[in-house]
Amino acid sequence: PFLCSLLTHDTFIAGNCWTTFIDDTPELFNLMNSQNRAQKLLAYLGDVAVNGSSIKGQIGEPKFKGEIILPTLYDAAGKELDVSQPSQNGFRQILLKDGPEAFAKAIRKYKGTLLMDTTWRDAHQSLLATRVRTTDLVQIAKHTSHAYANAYSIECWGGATFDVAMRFLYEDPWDRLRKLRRLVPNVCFQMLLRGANGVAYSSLPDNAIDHFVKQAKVNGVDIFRVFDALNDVNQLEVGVNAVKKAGGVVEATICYSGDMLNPKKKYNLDYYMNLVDKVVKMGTHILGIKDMAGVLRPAAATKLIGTIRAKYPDLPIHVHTHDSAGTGVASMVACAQAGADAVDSATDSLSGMTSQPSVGAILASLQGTEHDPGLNVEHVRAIDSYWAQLRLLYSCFEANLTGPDPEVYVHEIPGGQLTNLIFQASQLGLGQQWAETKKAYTQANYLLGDLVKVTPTSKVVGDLAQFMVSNKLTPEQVIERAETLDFPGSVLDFLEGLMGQPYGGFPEPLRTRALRDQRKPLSERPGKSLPPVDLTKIKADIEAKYGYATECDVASWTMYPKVFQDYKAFVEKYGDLSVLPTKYFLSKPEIGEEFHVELEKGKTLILKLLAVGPLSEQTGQREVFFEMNGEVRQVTVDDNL
Ligand code: 3PY
Ligand code: ZN
Repeated sequence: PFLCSLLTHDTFIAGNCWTTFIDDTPELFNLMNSQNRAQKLLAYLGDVAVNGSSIKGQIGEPKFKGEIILPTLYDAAGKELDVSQPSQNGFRQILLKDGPEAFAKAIRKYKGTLLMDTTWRDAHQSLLATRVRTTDLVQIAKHTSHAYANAYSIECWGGATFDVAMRFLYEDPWDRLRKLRRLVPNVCFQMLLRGANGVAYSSLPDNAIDHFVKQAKVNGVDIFRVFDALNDVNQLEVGVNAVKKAGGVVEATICYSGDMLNPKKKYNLDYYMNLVDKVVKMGTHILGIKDMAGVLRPAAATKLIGTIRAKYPDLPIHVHTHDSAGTGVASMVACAQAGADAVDSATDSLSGMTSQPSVGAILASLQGTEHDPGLNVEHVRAIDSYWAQLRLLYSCFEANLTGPDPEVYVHEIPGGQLTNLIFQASQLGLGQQWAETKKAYTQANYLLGDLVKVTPTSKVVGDLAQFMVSNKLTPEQVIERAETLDFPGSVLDFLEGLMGQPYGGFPEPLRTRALRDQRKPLSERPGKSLPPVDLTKIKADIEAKYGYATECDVASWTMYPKVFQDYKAFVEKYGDLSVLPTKYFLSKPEIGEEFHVELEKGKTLILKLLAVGPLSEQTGQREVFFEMNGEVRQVTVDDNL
């Protein structure tokens, strides 16, 4: 059946490139081992039945394990909308027909302020430890293509989703992108690219970034929000050039930090306008403003966006924020009124606090005004009824946030990191610990020279803060004892210059003392001295190890060699679990409960857990019994409890 499906497949007949074909149609290759896959799936289910889920970061069981109800959308006449096929209308049609410049012009010309929906990337990255799985995005994808047809874009890829997919969800991030792309042909897909760091935590050779971005474009990303965590334009340019070469929409982005209306702070309006000038010169289709901590208050937003708009009347502006202090809606409304073309929001059930402001609240604020985003409010609400259920399904990854944190104006911790740090402190059960961490974060930031803080520099500041708390160090002691302290690796990487050059220079004498004679400080961007990655060799290595290698595999290996190999080892043991409904990925079924897993089109397994056998004293194992398509199957599982 494998050869038969292969030989009759359109792409194969059309004689398209073999590697792209493998990347695009991995399901055909799955046919090779569907028996094997079923057995591996049982091994995973058996393990969960005996030992519980081992997904990192999971605390307890999902709060909601019922059937997930998909929404119904209605047209203006009250007739049920056919969502069996995705919508074909949207700004992506302009992009596909006339290219990035025409797309940017259409965005600028649009009368209202458009929305980017962040639910599929930043919202769950910020609230649920990036744990939302492909299957749950796929279920709602066609509905979303209708409800968000008039959106600027859907952010669905990049940032932390890339490594978390492999590291903790045992999924291939490329597979996610391709699946979603097929289901949403009309709305632009957007990814977050960390400039010369790609989707990693420090700089890679330039050719690795070029290669990665090319695969991202080919597999479905349209718009690339490219930023550099230090606003180092030389680092930013690496990402921007990669997107240009790949033919994507460039959204070169400047990161907003501090408070530009406070004359005592480092980053003022001149600083930002100077950066905007450089980004415009570099050549960008859209200008991104990234307020990763949610510290761009409404008055500053009005001033910043208003000044850019006045100087560059034709430049489309897209603003990103987090709602950490609770001012996100007010700030995005201020941006719309000051001339932004697009702003970010998340579905209501995954919005607020460290996530993006609520789409419902922004629509309520702008609907009927000249800045109306042009989305159907009922449809947007219907989509949210799905996410309300999903939030409870993923409740075991909640960070237990209790409310907005207006102290963000002091510590300036980015949304995603804030959730992580609160969670870590709450795990230790120490309210005091959290207060100390926030204080140390502020101190660490100033020790490092008051940085623009976002991945990866936010991790540098966070690591130094935790180091100070656990070693009970004051800022003065850090400087005095820098020659003997065993600093976290990220701090040394930053001080060496592996993340680029900070505005205002590196902190001295801390830098020289901390690097000692062991690391040579860089004064230029790392990519200038890093030798290119040997992509041909990586491909050959992957082929030798796993039998075949796609360009996407090469890109995954290049970004995260160890994570990729661990992921492959997991799949070798348990198969591709992305098809398993989340409820059974995270927790065991009830005895006798019937459930279905569609391994691939036309191949559905009907499963039941029948019994978990007694513990064998000799082997430390248990037999687990399932019914699979009417037959009893048995797996032997190590009992680790
Ligand atoms: C990331 O780099 O993952 C971010 O979300 C930064 O805001
Ligand atoms: Zn963000």
